[in-house]
Amino acid sequence: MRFPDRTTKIGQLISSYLEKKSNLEDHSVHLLFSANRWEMVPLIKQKLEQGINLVVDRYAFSGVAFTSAKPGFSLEWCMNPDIGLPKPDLVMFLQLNPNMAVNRGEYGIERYETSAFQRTVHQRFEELMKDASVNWKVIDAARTIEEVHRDIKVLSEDIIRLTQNQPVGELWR
Ligand code: 2DT
Repeated sequence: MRFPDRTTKIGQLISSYLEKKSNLEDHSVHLLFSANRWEMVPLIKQKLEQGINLVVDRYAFSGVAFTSAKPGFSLEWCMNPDIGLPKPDLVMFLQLNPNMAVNRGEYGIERYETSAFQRTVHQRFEELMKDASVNWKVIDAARTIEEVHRDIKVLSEDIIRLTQNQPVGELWR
């Protein structure tokens, strides 16, 4: 799965905002991003109950890091709407210097894709990673796709083995 899921009604509002085709008030769009996760929770739970392992792109951590990079938004306020979401067993942070990210495909087209904003987002991620209740692993994404893939695969297989029969936790609770 990936978030935002741009296919739902809420996701379409978000997508139009990211593509700069519409403007939304900052608090309001933050809550829409969160609602876009909550609307998928029944499906997430159903899949987990069927024994399916989920690999999820972005999720609540991007929600907090991006909105709290805007002036006047605390980490705490941003976390609130996502408290209680299904908690990932592992969160992999693909670390890439914002100066290098600029050279990645299609950078700069969507909202938020400026170096100054990305640097602040990076600082917010650093703050989030201090929270020991989440199992963070940092992956150096400046290497080749094959090397990054190998690390992700090893970490994923390990955590699947480790948490196989454990109940799903609640994020930030
Ligand atoms: P991509 O579709 O390229 O991943 O970009 N974002 C994402 C938020 O601001 N809040 C959120 O809750 C989430 C999940 C990050 C999506 C963009 O939307 C931002 C980049």
